[in-house]
Amino acid sequence: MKADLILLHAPSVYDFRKKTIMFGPMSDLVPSTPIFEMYPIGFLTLSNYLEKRGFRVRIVNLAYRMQQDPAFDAERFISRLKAHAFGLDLHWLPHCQGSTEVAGIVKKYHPRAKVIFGGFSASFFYSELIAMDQVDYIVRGDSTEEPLARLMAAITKKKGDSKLADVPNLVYKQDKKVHANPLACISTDLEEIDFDYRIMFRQAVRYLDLKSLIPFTDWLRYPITTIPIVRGCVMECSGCGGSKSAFRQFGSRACPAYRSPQKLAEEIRKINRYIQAPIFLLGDINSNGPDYVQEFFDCARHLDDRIQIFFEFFSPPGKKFFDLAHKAFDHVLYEISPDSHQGSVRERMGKPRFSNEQLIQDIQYALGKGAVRFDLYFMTGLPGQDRDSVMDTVRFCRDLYQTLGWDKRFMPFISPMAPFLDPGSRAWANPQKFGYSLRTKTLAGHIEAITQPSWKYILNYRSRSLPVDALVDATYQAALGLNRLKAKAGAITSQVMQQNQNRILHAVETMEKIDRIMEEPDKHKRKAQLAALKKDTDRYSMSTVCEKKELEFPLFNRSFRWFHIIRDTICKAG
Ligand code: B12
Ligand code: SF4
Repeated sequence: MKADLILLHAPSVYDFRKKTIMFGPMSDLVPSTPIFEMYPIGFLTLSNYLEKRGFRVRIVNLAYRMQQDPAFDAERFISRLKAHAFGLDLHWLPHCQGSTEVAGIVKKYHPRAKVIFGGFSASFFYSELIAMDQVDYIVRGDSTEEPLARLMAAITKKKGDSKLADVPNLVYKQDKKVHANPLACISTDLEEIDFDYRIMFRQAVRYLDLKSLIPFTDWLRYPITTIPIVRGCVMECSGCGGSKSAFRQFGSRACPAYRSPQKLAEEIRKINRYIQAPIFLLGDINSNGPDYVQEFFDCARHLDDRIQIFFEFFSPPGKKFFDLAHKAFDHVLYEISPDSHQGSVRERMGKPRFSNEQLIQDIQYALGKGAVRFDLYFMTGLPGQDRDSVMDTVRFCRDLYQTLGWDKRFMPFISPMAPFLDPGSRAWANPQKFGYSLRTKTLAGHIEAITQPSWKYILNYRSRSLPVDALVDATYQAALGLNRLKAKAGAITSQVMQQNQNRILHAVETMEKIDRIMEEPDKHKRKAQLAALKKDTDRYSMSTVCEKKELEFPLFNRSFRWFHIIRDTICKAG
């Protein structure tokens, strides 16, 4: 069946199955594999919004299909797709090569179909992106539902006469000129969108293709779902392309838009009706003030208290929050990303101000209240952070474990700021101030960077306080340290600890081998030697700094409620 729009998610590097790339730990702390096969949550809101307005939308996770089946012929698959338009996300900059390559293939087989780009990075690099032959349109900003609906009306001529010049946020080419319409559509309350996961099941039936909808590898085993509570952010973390000033720059957003607490609770209820698995509330609910938090928990009172829920915080929220959460839910996992244990590093980054004592007190209190787990996320490559500081983070976690009586519900993680320091961040705008130099600032430069043979060569920045070899080494050493601590606490088994350690040591070895190969002056020899390492680079780019499963909610329950799904969604699919 022909769709009006196919939303296509590409792997970060299109030919990842052929190229030798040691992506390293860059995706270790997210559910995806190193090709970042998870599509933006926006694919759901865009699908829901357009379907409600009479357009047929289909999500195709090409990255997942390619990752999951080595024999999957992506080009043939694309050639057989049928749609008036193809929407590609260039949300995360690491997809710069994959998305633009896939767009080229779409154009090759469907020259009359329109190619639309959207996402944070597409918005940021819009002038460079629109210059590419394979790109027809870019819809800028973080509120693209309505502009995309209007663009689709213009493309399909379904809804009367819609002119490109009238579509807000749109960038297009006409008469060999680029036109960038004003960023006039910016949602202030997110009322018009919904995170209704039923759309996935409807599409699966309509296009007889469940595989292409899978959000990431292993999702059917661990069907975690997410609901962002906000678009925008109140914070200004130095390397973040989703900070307050970054949003202003790429999306003209002056302040964050929060989802109403009622809607949040309702969406949690709906998801739980169909998929019984952990739900992650993305964004810090406390960042909208105590009344918002109270209102959310008032609404959450009516939810099934067996729901498994993740809350993330930008800073320790204080005891009251844990009291409220404990009252509403039986199974809660909390996480904070202090990034560094060192106050001066946090301060230089512009992280929220809090002391380690506050952090520790909150962790103790939350665990005392029966939290399922408390996770801390740390990073390497931060402003002013040196090797000692990274290794001190491990010592800080050891002391914290000691304070907590080696409670295995405490889980620390560490990973590098990789592959890129985000476009639009304060450090991107002013690298010197934050102790960095940037190796490239263009889209083309990043397309080249992401295909380099190891993450050391991919990184788009260099830190004055932690030169790149020291950054690589400190990251792996700190990971080894945390790995041992977690085993000591019983948070992972000694077998998992041993496996992690072996992978890390092999990863270090593989990085060294690549460095030696890079010294080979003969291009052809270099290529052949890299090709011989392909198996190792693939193997040691997955679950290196930790085992992927360590990130998961220690599950109590996970199941699809097929009866409800079939009755409420599939029977109504058209
Ligand atoms: C939630 C979140 C995640 C979730 C993703 C959930 C999901 N499936 O979307 C998780 C934790 C998994 C994640 C992972 C990563 N993230 Co993240 N993430 C965020 C966060 C905190 C919020 C994003 C959000 O609210 N999205 C909701 C809205 C705004 O986006 P959306 O609905 O998906 O998409 C809208 C538009 O972007 C656009 N759009 C998107 N695609 C398309 C396609 C078309 C055709 C059109 C028209 C429009 C369009 O329309 C949508 C609706 O209007 C932001 C920071 C922030 N404050 O924004 C970082 C952020 C987006 N992430 C970032 C990064 C770097 C990553 C990782 C690469 C990190 C890593 N190395 O592991 C991975 C990539 C994972 C992958 N793809 O596999 C950077 C991106 C910077 C950049 N420009 O590249 C950000 C800005 C900040 C940060 N450093 O964390 N992330
Ligand atoms: S890293 Fe900082 S600025 Fe970026 S989304 Fe998180 S809290 Fe906001």
